[in-house]
Amino acid sequence: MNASNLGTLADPASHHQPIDLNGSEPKDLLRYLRQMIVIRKSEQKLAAMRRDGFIGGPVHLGVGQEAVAVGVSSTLRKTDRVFGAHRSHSHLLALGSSVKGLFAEVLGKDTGHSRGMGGSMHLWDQPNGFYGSVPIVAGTVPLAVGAGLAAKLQATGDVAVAYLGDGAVEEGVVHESLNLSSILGLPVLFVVENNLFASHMHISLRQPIDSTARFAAANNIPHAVVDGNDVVNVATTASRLVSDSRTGKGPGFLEVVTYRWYGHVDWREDIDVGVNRSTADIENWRAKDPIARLVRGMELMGYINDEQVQNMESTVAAEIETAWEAAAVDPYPSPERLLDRVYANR
Ligand SMILES: Cc1ncc(C[n+]2csc(CCOP(=O)(O)OP(=O)(O)O)c2C)c(N)n1
Ligand SMILES: [Mg+2]
Repeated sequence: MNASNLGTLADPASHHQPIDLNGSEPKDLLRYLRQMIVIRKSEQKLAAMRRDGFIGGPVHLGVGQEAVAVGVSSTLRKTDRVFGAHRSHSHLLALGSSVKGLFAEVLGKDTGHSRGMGGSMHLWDQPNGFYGSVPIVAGTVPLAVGAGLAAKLQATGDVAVAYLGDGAVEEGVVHESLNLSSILGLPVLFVVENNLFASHMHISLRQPIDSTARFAAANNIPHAVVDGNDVVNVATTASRLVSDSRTGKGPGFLEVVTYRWYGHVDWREDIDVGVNRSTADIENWRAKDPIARLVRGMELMGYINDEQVQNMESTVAAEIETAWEAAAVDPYPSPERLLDRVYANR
């Protein structure tokens, strides 16, 4: 038996309207908009380059989910510790990490964020607060709990953030992590990007209830479920949960309901491989585009006009092209460095 606790949030035909910007500062909104456009265009570039054979390894794209990382990151500081997984380009870039470093990593170049040794799923940029992503689903969730424990012991007021998917909550370690962080009162924000799919399976085929916030309730963790395509809503809710964590109130759990436009991996839509999503669903979710909904809201408030949006789009597009061209001609790591980070004290 399936039950829906997400209601209209999971309905492709709802939440198409411009987002409500009352109470938001125009300068914050402009920053969110630019960051979302940078992430969108970076991932679209990766999609095209992968399709055309310029990228050797797989890329898991989060196009359509940009509001999540941008909203959450708006409340973070450089000393916080953020962890991601296989679909983490946005988590990295929203912290202010360089697009060129991401492109170089995906191309296996020495100038990449992991010195070209990791590729798209092993990203790292500690100076900007990104402590790493790995392809093992839920693999970094307990690491975030450890970072939360360190922050608590050192009384830094910092938080740890674990980004995970609706599929990742099916891993046992997530439940141990929720339990431990709650009982120890650790400053950890669990951000579940519920895009309704894990690989090719819809959540209704995998879980009896579509909302994952029940696991926070079971562990007595403050939680919220929000429209993940509304950047302001994500930012405001994350800010509340994070400030409670910073002031000793223990972990928080933010479930953001969103959708990825592409299939599980690379640029295809996956509707041809037996996935139960239709072209109409994809079109409806595209109409919930977090960027367009912010732009329309800003236009209604008179904060931006069409021409300014187009200028922003073309400036960012040019920056992305420059970043790609620079990464493409960077050197590969030298073969003698291959084992540098495999053995300690080598
Ligand atoms: C431990 C483990 N099991 C299975 C996989 C294969 N796998 C990669 S991504 C994925 C689905 C993850 O779904 P979700 O957590 O919802 O993230 P999304 O892909 O939707 O962003 C699976 C099963 C894996 N990488 N690691
Ligand atoms: Mg998912």
